[in-house]
Amino acid sequence: MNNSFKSLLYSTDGPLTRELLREPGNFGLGQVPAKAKPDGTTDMVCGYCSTGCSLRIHLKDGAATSLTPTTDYPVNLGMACPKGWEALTVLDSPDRATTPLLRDESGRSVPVGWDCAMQTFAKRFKAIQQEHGPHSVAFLGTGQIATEEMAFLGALAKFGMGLLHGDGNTRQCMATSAVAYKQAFGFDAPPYTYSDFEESDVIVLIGSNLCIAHPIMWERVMRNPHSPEIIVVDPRMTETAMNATQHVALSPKSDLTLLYGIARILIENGSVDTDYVADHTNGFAEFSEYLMPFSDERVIAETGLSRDQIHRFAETIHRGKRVSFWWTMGVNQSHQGVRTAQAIINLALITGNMGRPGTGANSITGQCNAMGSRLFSNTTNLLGGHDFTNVQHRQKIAGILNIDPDLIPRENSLLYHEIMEGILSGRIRGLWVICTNPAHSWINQNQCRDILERLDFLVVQDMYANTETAQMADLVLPAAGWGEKEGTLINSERRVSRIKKVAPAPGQAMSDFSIFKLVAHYWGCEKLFKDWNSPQDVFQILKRCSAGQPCDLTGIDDYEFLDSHGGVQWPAPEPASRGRQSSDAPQMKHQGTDISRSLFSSERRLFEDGRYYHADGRAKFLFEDPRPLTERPNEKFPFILLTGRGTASQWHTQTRTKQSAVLRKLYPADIFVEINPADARRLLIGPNDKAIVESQRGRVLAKAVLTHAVQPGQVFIPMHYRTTNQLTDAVFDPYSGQPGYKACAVRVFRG
Ligand SMILES: Nc1nc2c(c(=O)[nH]1)N[C@H]1C(S)=C(S)[C@@H](COP(=O)(O)OP(=O)(O)OC[C@H]3O[C@@H](n4cnc5c(=O)[nH]c(N)nc54)[C@H](O)[C@@H]3O)O[C@H]1N2
Ligand SMILES: Nc1nc2c(c(=O)[nH]1)N[C@H]1C(S)=C(S)[C@@H](COP(=O)(O)OP(=O)(O)OC[C@H]3O[C@@H](n4cnc5c(=O)[nH]c(N)nc54)[C@H](O)[C@@H]3O)O[C@H]1N2
Ligand code: SF4
Ligand SMILES: [Mo]
Repeated sequence: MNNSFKSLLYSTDGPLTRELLREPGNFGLGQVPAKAKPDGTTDMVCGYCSTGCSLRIHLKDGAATSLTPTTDYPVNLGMACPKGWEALTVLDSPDRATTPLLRDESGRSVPVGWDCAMQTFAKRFKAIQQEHGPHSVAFLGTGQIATEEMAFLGALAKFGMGLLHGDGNTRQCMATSAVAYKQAFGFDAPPYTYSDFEESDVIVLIGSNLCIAHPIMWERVMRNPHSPEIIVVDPRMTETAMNATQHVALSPKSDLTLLYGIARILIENGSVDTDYVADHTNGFAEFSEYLMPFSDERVIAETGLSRDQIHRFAETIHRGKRVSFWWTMGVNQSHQGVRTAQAIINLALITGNMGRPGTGANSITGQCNAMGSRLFSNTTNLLGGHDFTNVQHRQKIAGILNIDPDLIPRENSLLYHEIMEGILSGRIRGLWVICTNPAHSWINQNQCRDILERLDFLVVQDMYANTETAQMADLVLPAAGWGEKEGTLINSERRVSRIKKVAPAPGQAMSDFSIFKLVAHYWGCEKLFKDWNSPQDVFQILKRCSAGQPCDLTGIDDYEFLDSHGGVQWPAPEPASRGRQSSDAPQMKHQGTDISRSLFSSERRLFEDGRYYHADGRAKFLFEDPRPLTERPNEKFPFILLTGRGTASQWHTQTRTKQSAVLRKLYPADIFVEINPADARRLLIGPNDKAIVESQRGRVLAKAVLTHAVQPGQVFIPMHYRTTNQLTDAVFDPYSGQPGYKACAVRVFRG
């Protein structure tokens, strides 16, 4: 038994916990310290962004002493960004939650043992359910814990605790891409592999600041030997745009009009790959007819671009042999994100830039396990990309889990913002927040905090006790973090890889996995999870859930298999069916990729055979009229506020990155606002002056940074600072429910 478990054993206070802890094979099982290779190291993936770099951890007596990027891993090829280099440092901090904390009657948070915490958790949530119905308690999860953990959470909450509503921070981030792919391709399937960055002759980045947000993917672009044309579509002159060959600085949220205009020009210029369109798509005739009104004049008027810029963009795509299209939050976080993402997909389809090296309609994910959350968190879909509303799917999953199919909800959950509205209307009264910090990151923060304050009982499960949301909680559950637990993550290119336990968790903190096991016990539903004893066990269960799906993992034997293959991209069907793939075409898992040739190759892309996941094997063109900005600049609030990532050294709400002295040196400590010098002059704001930025919802004091990176009439504030989201406007894409963080109206004046 390792030290952290031992200390936990002696510091808990109830008979039930003691019993659980004693029982071998129960608590903490599977949280086995990593085994060192003969050279004293072990490899695991980074727990920040979705790139999924492998880090080589140097161990002494089973505990990490330092790390270096893994040199022979297909993702990062020996590179890491500052967050990766500093990943171990942030674990050791006085801010860590080391015991459960319960708010007492006087409103103070006091340390309690696990037994008390768990008894209170079950008692309070059950009381709410008794009074207001089973669905009056909800949860909010994350894209930053292991797949096995998020699946456990989703199964425990929905099948064990009787909840219906649970969503995650991936709604803030990837919901748009998930819906766009599902509608266009028939499954949520980002098609690319990172070598596509190196094999393109034209790389189009739309609403993505790759340099800052995915620095190692950007390194892959820099390794491209074909002197690629790099087109960056972003209202701001970002670090990425500075390194582009074309910066298309359009007006915020005019992407849809631009992309339709480009499609119209491509069609008129004869750039359509007619064979590809005829063989592999549906709806082209309607799409091309729809595009006719997107004249140059209209595009110029709505995007603020010149005719030359637009035609050069289209001409570059036309001339490219291998064009890849990539998008991130500039597209997803929009009131019309899904249709914008699909407008990108449409460009790849009409030009036949799919399924070949260096091509694709490629959504870059954000968090280290966004892809795990999209397919295995049991929130938006039933484990393994199944459908809650489909009776066969419910029966299949119930059979695999050996549970009564009636335990599986027949309806979908409310979306994140609907859960917030549910709290506001009093329908939802209890909330369990796991590994996310909505009091900082959710849109329209003042309203968000007001909503969270209305809850009868708020539980926050986090590594740190002082996050903005933890400070509001009635009960804080101390969680182990990356490096202190094991499991798997799925990166942006669908690669499943391991994280490992290389450090003890502090105090009584336990892995999320163990906390879920404990909750199941105290809730009285542990029988349902009697086989869920370790992350390895759950991985085997999830493999069975994925069988026959596009995200089939059945060919991955176990964790060691992942180690020895440098991670494995899905689909990875089991060996027996690998050989049968061409004759068994109807099997979904076989569509798109030549598995027999390439299961063990280190880079694989989807749709090489042009077969998509819709029943007829074809991709769909989807399109809809662009809608104006939801909050247009006006006399009172004349500027558009953009938000996003600030530096490669800051992560989201900064709970982790602010713990590293090295990272702290690499970013501005205090909130700042980027203002165009022409605007600043007019407003009599000088460099480094205090500026007040105000929207209809809040007011923020920030240091003025004068820069031509932002266009006149626009300002930019990074999302990492506590107050940024006081300004943002709670608008959502109608299909994905993703918040439109990237544009709202503000005024700016000297502070
Ligand atoms: N260092 C660091 N890296 C990260 C993260 C982090 O917090 N820190 N977070 C990770 C996560 S979860 C995510 S989701 C990704 C996000 O990665 P990105 O999406 O690349 O990052 P953002 O800065 O949020 O947004 C990208 C760009 O969208 C632009 N934009 C704003 N409005 C529009 C518009 O209307 N049209 C277009 N075309 N562009 C627009 C912004 O100016 C911004 O430069 O980063 C991941 N990587
Ligand atoms: N204005 C604006 N707002 C935005 C965005 C934007 O571009 N602009 N981007 C949005 C996007 S894309 C995203 S993804 C969200 C991110 O928003 P959040 O998810 O709220 O941000 P994080 O800081 O990553 O929060 C993760 C929390 O989990 C904790 N944690 C870390 N590891 C573990 C673990 O293993 N277990 C547990 N239990 N806890 C752990 C961390 O301490 C932290 O408190 O922000 C969104 N908000
Ligand atoms: S690029 Fe992403 S995965 Fe790679 S080291 Fe940096 S944060 Fe970690
Ligand atoms: Mo994200």
